[in-house]
Parts: sequence; structure tokens; C-alpha cells
Amino acid sequence: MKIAVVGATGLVGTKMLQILEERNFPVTELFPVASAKSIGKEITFKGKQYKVVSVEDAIKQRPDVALFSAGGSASLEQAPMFAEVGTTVIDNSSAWRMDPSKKLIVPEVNADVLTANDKIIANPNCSTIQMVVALKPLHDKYKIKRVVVSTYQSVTGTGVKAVDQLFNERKGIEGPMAYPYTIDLNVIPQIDVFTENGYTKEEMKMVKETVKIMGDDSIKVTATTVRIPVMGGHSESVNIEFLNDFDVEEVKELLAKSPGIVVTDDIANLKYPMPLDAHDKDEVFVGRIRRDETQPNTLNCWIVSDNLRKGAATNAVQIAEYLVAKHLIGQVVEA
Ligand code: 2RA
Repeated sequence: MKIAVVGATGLVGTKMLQILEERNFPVTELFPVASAKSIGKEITFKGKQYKVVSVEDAIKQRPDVALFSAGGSASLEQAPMFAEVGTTVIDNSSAWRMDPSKKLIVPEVNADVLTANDKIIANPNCSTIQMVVALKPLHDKYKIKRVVVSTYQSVTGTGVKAVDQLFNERKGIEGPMAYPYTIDLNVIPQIDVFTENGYTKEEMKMVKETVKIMGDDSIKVTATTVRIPVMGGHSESVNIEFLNDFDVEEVKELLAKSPGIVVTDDIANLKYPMPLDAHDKDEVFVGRIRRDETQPNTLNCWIVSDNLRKGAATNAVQIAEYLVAKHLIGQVVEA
């Protein structure tokens, strides 16, 4: 497979290259793409050196797949250029997620909707991905009515500048600010900009993307997304009201046998998911599973996952793996 990685020098792009290598994705030719200032830089992939190229040069190579993590405006402009030459684009930005003509995919939830005609596929927001992996088996069995989620999101979700701010603050060093406030020893109840309804874009992404991925607009979602000074991954406190009742032990068994999930729930031995444990793993870790005793048919749980891996790079590569396995890449099927 001829693979382009657009945004190859960013946090997620670098992780995409790592995941492609780790999972031994069948790469025969690699085209790392980055901004003009990075062209000519060398990156190492599978022990070989590759020069960063321009998006124009990558398009000329007609790659089979282009993994994008280069921001929304670059994706809006460049993804169609790749698609026109037959490339399948898997884009990690928010640019195409709510476009009704584009599919928003988490393989454990809805990969089966993909066809060879899908040339631009959207990778959901990291905080949405980890939640829907856990919601899917529960919705199938108990039918979800409403989800209330509060997130505790790693600074890696913002990018290098935020990670630098955290560690500069920790060392007492003045430096560029990714956030309007100090992040060390603090939490910031704002991720992305505010919208006219008083929510942030991040919160509305969780609301809208969840419904699209689950394929059920009867699911009500409300979210509060919060930035916290950690590195290993995003954590989420999730309250789920079902149409039908459930047994807590049955819920734990159901989650434990569902794809992509590890249940870490042994409070007698203080075992529950934490970002330090989820870091550099691809699973979605679920724990603190318990009944909400204040209303019927309602569950509380705690969901943790590495936001750069399953929340971004691994999910994108898993979409590509699915397309390869189903022979949906490289063919152009007339509508
Ligand atoms: C964040 N989910 O954590 C957003 C984008 N990665 O900042």
C-alpha cells in the first residue's frame, strides 16, 4: 500500500506513523507530508529514512490511503484533491465529521457502513471515540435514552504547545501559553471555543458525533469537557440512562467481552482505570461500574483511553485495516 501521512510531524501524525509500524500495516511506499518549513526533513519509518514532501508531490504519487491530521482548513482543501486521484482519505480533523455525505467511523461501532465509494472518511473526536466504544454494546442490549458525560482531558489533546506549557509551569519557566490560564495544579472547564448555547465546541462534538456514530438520534447526550494537567489519556465520568433495566454484573461481563474494551473494576483491591495505566495502549478501559441509585435503569461508569492512540491514530489505522480487509481500498465503484 502507498500511504501518505498528512501532518506527519505533529503529535497525532507522528503517532500515526508509530501505529502503522507497530501494527505492521502493509506499507510499500510512504509519503510523509508536512508544512513548507518541514519539507526535506527526514523521518524514520521501519528503519528507513523518508523525506517530508509537499502535499502536491504526495498527490502526484496517487497513494492508496492518506491519513490526515493537519487541521480542518488543510483537510477541507486537500482531502478532495487526494480523493480525486483515487486515494482514500481518513481525516482526524473535525472538517468532515458532520458532513451528511461523509461517514464518521469507529470500527468497533459502525465500520460495516463503509463502502469502496467512501473516499473521505472522518475520524471522530478523541473524547467521542472512547465513549462510543463502551456505549455500543450497552445500547445494543439495553437501549440508551440519555448520556451525561463529564470529561477530564489530557493536555496532549491540544498539542505540543500545551504539553510544553504544562512542563514549563511545573519547572517554573515562563513560556508560550496554549491556554488562557495556568494548567498545572489547575483544571480549565473549557475545551475549544464557546458556542451560542453556552457549550463549547468540544462538548457539542460529543453530543452530535455520538448520535451520528451510534446511528440513533433518539439518544440524548449532554457534556461538560474539562482540561486537566495529565499526559496519558482522557478520562470520562459517564452516566447512562437506559430504556431497559440491567444487572451490574451482567454489564461488566458484557463490556469485558466487547471489542476494544478492558474492564478494570475491582474496588476491593483499588483497581480502576487511570491515564497513567492507559497511556500507550489501544484499549478503552472501563471501571467504577455501578448503578445510579437516584433513578431507575441508570448506570455510572468511568472510561479512560489514550487520546493520541485509540482517540486518534489507532482508530484511523483501524479504519484503514478494515478497508484493506474488506477490499474497499483502491477500487473506484461507479455510483
Ligand atoms: C482535545 N479532543 O482534547 C480535543 C482535540 N484533540 O483538545
